Amino acid sequence: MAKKALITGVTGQDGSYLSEFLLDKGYEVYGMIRRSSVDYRERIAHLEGRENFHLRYGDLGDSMSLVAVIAQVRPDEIYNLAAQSHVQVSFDAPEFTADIDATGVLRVLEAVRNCGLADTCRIYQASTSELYGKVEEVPQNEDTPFHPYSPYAVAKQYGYWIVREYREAYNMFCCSGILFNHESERRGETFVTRKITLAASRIAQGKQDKLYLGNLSSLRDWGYAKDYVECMWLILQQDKPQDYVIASGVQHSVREFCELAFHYAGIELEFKGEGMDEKGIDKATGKVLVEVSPDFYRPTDVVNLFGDPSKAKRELGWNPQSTTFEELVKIMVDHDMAKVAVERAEEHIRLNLEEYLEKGVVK
Ligand code: G4F
Repeated sequence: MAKKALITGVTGQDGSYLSEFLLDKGYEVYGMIRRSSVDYRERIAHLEGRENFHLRYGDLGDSMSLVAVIAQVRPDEIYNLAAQSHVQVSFDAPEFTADIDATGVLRVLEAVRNCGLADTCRIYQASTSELYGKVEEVPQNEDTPFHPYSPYAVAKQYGYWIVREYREAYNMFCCSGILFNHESERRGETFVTRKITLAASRIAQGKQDKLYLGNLSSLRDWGYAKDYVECMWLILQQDKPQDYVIASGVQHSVREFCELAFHYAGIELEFKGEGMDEKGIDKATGKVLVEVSPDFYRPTDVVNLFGDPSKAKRELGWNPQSTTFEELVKIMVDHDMAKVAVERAEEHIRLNLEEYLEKGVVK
């Protein structure tokens, strides 16, 4: 019989890649989605209708819906990827963030126990490098002390500890993957990488004048999300439940990401000035294309994330460099250059059609 996996957060970047990965492995995949009148299923549209891919309504904020879905599906594995995942947003919506990212994890664990699946169902919890926050050592590994530095990270820390607690108290097979930043062409458009690759593509094609960013010196360990979902699965296939750091082991600044993204979009940028006065200038034309705005600064910002994936390499046999930083940026820019080109073509067709309609050429 095919294994059954339930994925919360299936409509997100990681949920869509994980669904594809598990379907390829022969799993029966159940994705949990929230009821909404807005269509947010773009990333899984290509999977809907596939024989082994099913959607169920449920919400991390609603225990009854979780119990209902888990009781009906009786999954062998749960991947809890659903979250309010934007760090900056967590400063504006701290209570909602705590409800979903902290209590939501507890609700999943309790639902599994209430459905009598504590001994059979393995649970993966999407944890985060944001737990290291105001970092106490560089690079960070599984033993580095946590210092969460945003409402998001504080909520995620509860999620991490409640998973450990259920592992120790009830002997459940539940684990956290402490994932460092992982990006892709499916990344949400308000996260810094995608914001940059889209803007570079629009600026290169004359559809945007300037890009406004926050802290350009912030350092991140960026990897390719498609590679990271394999680790989520590997973590649940081990003999013993354990937590793992998943990272590329390479660090770059937001500024460096920006320079490379613009380079792949055909623009050589050079940064001049400091702090709020720093600007990214097109070397060829002298035009200012990137500026700093206080709107994108956070009350407390995490500025030095750098993961040590040695344990994942050793124990999971995972290669953190199967997609390099340069390849990641190129994948994202190539995708967004094509996306913007299609949007321009559509706009061109629409304008022509409007003109023809106006002139009565077509009716
Ligand atoms: O892309 P970001 O918004 O990602 P952040 O805050 O690192 O969080 C992401 O990765 C975590 C894993 O470590 C996840 F847990 C979390 O759910 C999320 O997926 O920001 C990255 C850095 C920050 O230091 C931010 O201050 O980029 C800096 N930044 C500079 N300008 C900006 C901007 N971030 C955003 N979103 N927008 C800007 O204009």
